[in-house]
Amino acid sequence: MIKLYDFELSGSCYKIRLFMNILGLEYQAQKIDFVNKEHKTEKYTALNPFGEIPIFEDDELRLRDAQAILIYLAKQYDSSKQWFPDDAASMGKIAQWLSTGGGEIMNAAGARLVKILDYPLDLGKLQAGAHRVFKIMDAHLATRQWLELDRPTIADIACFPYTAMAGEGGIDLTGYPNILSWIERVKRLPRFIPMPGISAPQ
Ligand SMILES: N[C@@H](CCC(=O)N[C@@H](CS)C(=O)NCC(=O)O)C(=O)O
Repeated sequence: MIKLYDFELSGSCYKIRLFMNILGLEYQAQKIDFVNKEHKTEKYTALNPFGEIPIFEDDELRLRDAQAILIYLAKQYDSSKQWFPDDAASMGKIAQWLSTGGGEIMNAAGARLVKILDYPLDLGKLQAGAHRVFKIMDAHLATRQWLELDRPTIADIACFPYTAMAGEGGIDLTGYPNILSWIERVKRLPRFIPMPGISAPQ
């Protein structure tokens, strides 16, 4: 049985909820009281010493990090191999964006934490970091519909939530028209689900 340690407002947890819904997987959600830092208590640092969510379990397997979990889900449950194919070139191309989704785009996640949960972080630095990566992403998306392989992959899932919610961190996406089109494209994926801050497609 799959279990996700989850917080509704977490874009990182949403990556996993979204992909599991797309794959049609059933799972049990264990809600974490993120606002009161339950994920930092001993009970949860025993599961993930980094003190972060998502945490994911599938029977005896336990994983941390949304990107690692996306890889596992694709390899274990997507028999079509559409979302993370086996060939080395495709894996490398997708991995670039998994890294970006868990790396540079997290500047936008940090900015959002400052704005909505009063995290004591440097908002200006986070916003500038987010703009740096969005400029690169927008140029990349000028000639393609999806981040890699001309079809949706886990690269798109990993980069989507905190890009789509950038506005909640005070990051204006209007200067990035290719990103805005890509966001709408992701929202039209079969079995897409919204979350607070990411609306269903219009
Ligand atoms: N590398 C992890 C980072 C996940 C992450 O930053 N999670 C946030 C919630 S969205 C968290 O648990 N932060 C700990 C905290 O702010 O206390 C991933 O991509 O899954």
